[in-house]
Amino acid sequence: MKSAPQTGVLTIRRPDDWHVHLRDGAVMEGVVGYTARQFARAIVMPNLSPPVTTTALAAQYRERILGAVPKGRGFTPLMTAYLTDSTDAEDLVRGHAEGVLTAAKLYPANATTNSAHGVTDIRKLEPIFERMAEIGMPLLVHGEVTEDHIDVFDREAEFIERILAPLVERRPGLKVVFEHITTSQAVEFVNSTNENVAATITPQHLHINRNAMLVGGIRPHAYCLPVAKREQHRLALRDAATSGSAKYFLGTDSAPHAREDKESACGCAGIFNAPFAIESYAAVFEEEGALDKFEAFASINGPRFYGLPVNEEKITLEKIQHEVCGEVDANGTAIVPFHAGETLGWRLAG
Ligand code: OTD
Ligand code: ZN
Ligand code: ZN
Repeated sequence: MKSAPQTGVLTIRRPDDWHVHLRDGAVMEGVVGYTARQFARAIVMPNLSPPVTTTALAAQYRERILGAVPKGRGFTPLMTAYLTDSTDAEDLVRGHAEGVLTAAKLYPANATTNSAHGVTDIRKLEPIFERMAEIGMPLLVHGEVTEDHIDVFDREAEFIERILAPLVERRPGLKVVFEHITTSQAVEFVNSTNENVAATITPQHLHINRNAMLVGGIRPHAYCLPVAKREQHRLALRDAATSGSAKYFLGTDSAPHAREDKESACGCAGIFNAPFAIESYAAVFEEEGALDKFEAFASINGPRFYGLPVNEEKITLEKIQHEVCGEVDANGTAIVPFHAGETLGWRLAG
């Protein structure tokens, strides 16, 4: 651990969340306020059931989200389309031109929650990638292979070797966000590529390794996909996030599930970090002695990569210890937040 800052406040441009799951219906109405309280914009993932696969579905989903944003919060959801084997390239292009779709999301089939419709053979999407590269529409990638025989801890590294590196090689002009990276191999890969390849990093992968999930009892609230890896990987992610490199930016991957769906014989994957996401990241940057790099990671690198303006508004974090509650009531659904019962050292003012 390096030294703590001298001052008690931290002011940065309002951040954006470049990867969030807001769900739909009552739960969405219960969780969207947490994201909107901190972030000006968020890339909303399309893995609803059924998934958001077209411009029309994304436009409707956006309206439902906007209808649930608490009054007075200027929050902009940035929509994504879920790629399938039968995605219509022209619909994507139109959706992007109309300002409905910001990006398209690649889920290898069955890689994570509600991804059964994902892509079975990435080669089938080549015409789509070509069009996306032409119009500058980013491809957001869940980077894990899904074959049964591949160990769950190796799935990201295998994906890089077999799928992502060849894709980037074939299409150097395509903007690619390698989402929620969890390994040192991912960091090495992203560092080695051109400026069209970037990555999001979640708070949980900066805070926990796989021991947090498995030592002293199985802890379902520390389980998400891609699963947390060994300590050496967590340290590589911390180095990347705090390095000052423009290739890394904030993406919480907040993924709410009802308490009972996680505390189960077959618990769902996903960590609900939206309530204190910015505070959680701030703790990491402080511990690494890198608060001077915090604003770039949280508020500048993301919009620069996406070709969007940075936010002019500011937020302030205060150095106040506060305990995170054990449970959140999301409009009738009980959800356990990340850091439940722990003390965080920064708190968003206002
Ligand atoms: N990971 N859970 C979910 C999505 C993410 O891969 C992801 O982006 C979810 O519940 O939607 C999770 O563990
Ligand atoms: Zn994912
Ligand atoms: Zn996600």
